[in-house]
Amino acid sequence: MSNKNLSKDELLSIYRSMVTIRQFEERLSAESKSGILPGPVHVYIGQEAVAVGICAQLTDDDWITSTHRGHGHFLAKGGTPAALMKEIYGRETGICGGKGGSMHVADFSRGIIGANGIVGGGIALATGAALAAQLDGKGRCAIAFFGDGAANQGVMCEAMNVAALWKLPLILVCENNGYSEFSKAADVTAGVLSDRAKAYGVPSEQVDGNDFMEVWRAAGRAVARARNGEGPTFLEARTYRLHGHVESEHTFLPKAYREESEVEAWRERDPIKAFAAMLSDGIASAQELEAIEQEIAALVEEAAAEAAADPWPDPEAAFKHMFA
Ligand SMILES: Cc1ncc(C[n+]2csc(CCOP(=O)(O)OP(=O)(O)O)c2C)c(N)n1
Ligand SMILES: [Mg+2]
Repeated sequence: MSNKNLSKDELLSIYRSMVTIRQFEERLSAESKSGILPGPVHVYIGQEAVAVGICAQLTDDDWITSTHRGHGHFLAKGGTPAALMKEIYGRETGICGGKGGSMHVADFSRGIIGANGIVGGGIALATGAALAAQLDGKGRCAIAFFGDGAANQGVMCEAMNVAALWKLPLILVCENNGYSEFSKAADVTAGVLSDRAKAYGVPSEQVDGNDFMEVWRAAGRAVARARNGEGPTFLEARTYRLHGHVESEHTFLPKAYREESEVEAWRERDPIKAFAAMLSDGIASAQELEAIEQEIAALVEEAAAEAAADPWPDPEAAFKHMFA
């Protein structure tokens, strides 16, 4: 990795962002497994360089949509850990009043127009946002984060077709982590995902999703194209989820669906460790990195303590926001 074009402050802020996602989700994982946190929790651990690499090229005016594995996207786009933690705990003080939960977080003030429990659902929403961006002419762009499994939904083809035809400022970020729930991509996905864009004349790139700099540079090219009115881009980020599909899977799966040696090999390629190694090569001291980790640990602790103490929503709130 080379760090050309980013200042030390920017690089440390990127480190802070990736470490925030990691520590936040390690906390969630522990609370989910201990039964404190009800409901399914899908963590993003291992994929942090994708969300942070893309969002580091965006502003609050750009829009993102995300997935059931969406905490990383929310935090990378500037959503606050406390607002997210409270939402996942289902509290009234959560960013969506406790009614969205882990899979349906949104923060319109930061262009986070929604995570989505419907696999592929965010692709259509981002395409609509890209059309809105084109119509208001302010140079905004819209990003759809989705998985390799979602790439097999028909909506991806519909989105690429219309985005290519109308030159929409849309960036399709496919996070290919090799699995769709418990199915290997090799068993359910034909061909090379980034090649599918060629059929629509949409420029595409395959990047190492565990290499922040590589993702960041490709995102820079895609965002420039979108802002210049040159239309959509498809980015396939090759990555891996180090945890299971869902934190509770050990309670219902009869047997393992992936080799421990495979997980271990990817753990060696941990995107945060790789980024820290780059920083340690003459940019930041071990003490500086450790100070950031401690600062984040305190932030996560505070968010969790506040979330646990905050009130549940009033039952009447269930009937609010039903109609516009
Ligand atoms: C339309 C739809 N079909 C099926 C599901 C069940 N489901 C939830 S996550 C998932 C796998 C998604 O895989 P991928 O898109 O690769 O995302 P990843 O979990 O790997 O991040 C499936 C099939 C769903 N939520 N929505
Ligand atoms: Mg996947």
